Amino acid sequence: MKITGATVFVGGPAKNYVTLKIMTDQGVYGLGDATLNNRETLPAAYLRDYLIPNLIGMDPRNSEDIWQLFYRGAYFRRGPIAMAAFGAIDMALWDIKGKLANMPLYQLFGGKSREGALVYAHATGADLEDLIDSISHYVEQGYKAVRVQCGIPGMPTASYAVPDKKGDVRNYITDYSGIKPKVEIWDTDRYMRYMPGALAEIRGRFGADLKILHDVHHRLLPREGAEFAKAVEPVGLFWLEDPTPAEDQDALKLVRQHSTTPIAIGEVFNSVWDCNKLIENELIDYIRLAATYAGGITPLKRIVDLAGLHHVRTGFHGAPSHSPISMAAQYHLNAWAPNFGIQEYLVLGTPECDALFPSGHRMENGMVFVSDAPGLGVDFDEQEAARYSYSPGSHPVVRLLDGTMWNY
Ligand code: CS2
Ligand code: MG
Repeated sequence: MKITGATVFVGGPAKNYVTLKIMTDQGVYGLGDATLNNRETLPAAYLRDYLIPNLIGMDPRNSEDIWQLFYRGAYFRRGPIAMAAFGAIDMALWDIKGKLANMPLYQLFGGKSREGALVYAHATGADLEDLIDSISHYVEQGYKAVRVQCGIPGMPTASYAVPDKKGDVRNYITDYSGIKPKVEIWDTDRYMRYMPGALAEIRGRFGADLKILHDVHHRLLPREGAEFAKAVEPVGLFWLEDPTPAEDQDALKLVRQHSTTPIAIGEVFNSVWDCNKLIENELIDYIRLAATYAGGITPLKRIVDLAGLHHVRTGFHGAPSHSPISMAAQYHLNAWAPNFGIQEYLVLGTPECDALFPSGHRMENGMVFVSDAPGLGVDFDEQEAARYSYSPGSHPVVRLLDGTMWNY
């Protein structure tokens, strides 16, 4: 069996999804997602210029050897661009494998450990009152777990993932449009003084059963992260995400020594070498890589197994930047993983996105139910795709009150 061709498409409804389609001489094709938010043309170029020309003629069933070839063969290894590009190939090869076996991917991993997998939605508000409305909306929709972010009184601009103005915040998505980044101003002192009380108020309002998550987006120093994690202990968070900069694995030692608040990290990691110490030293509770940036299903499944040895559960990234293809890869891992924790969920649900990526994966009562279709269980409608094209964007940047650059 041979790979006969592969194409890359960049575009989508309000997002520049990078979609890879690998064709074979037996008519079976596989799909992969290489979307790297706001740098989408780079994995697309890596695929078109280097990886696809090497893929032609290879046996698509040898997904392990192909992954090793691209990883070891690159010499300058890792990094989000390369790993997103390998990730798309790896997903597409698993998709082909599942279709050849006539089995959904979770069966190839070891079958189902659960029927529905818990997901969390994003609630946000310019202030606490709006955030509480937003949480109520998701709770009414049946969500059992909600990430909560709100504006901080006196902060010169909105804080992370929070709208500038009061209003309808049910489907709020950060505006990344335009190549010149928007500048946000961050004030650690105000955040540290306000947010623990706001989280306590949310707990008081919604009761003990709601799973409450909060994302610091790497903005605190290790000592501040430890102070914050300790201050929010009475709230009983499901997790505190990215309290400290993710590139420093040692930073979480201090947080761990001072608090029992569960810690989640990893959406910006690209390999096991970014999180091996965190997992082996049991400094975290949830690992958050995405199938795309981790380099696909093959390496992510190994990370899940390592995490399982150390009581670390999964909480895969599911920001709207991931297409339903990599989300499907994660749904299959979620169905199987004995150490599944939770799945972030935002992608599906718009009619345009469903038309571009038809699939049988279902969301019901705050749980995702994986499709039984062979392979990834998601398709790509090329006629629909013709409606979209690439439009450049950028993440906002963050400065402190005195102008110093900080972490977005
Ligand atoms: C976030 C992301 O989902 C999350 O937890 O931290 O939305 C992140 O800001 C984006 O993926 C950046 O592209
Ligand atoms: Mg995050």
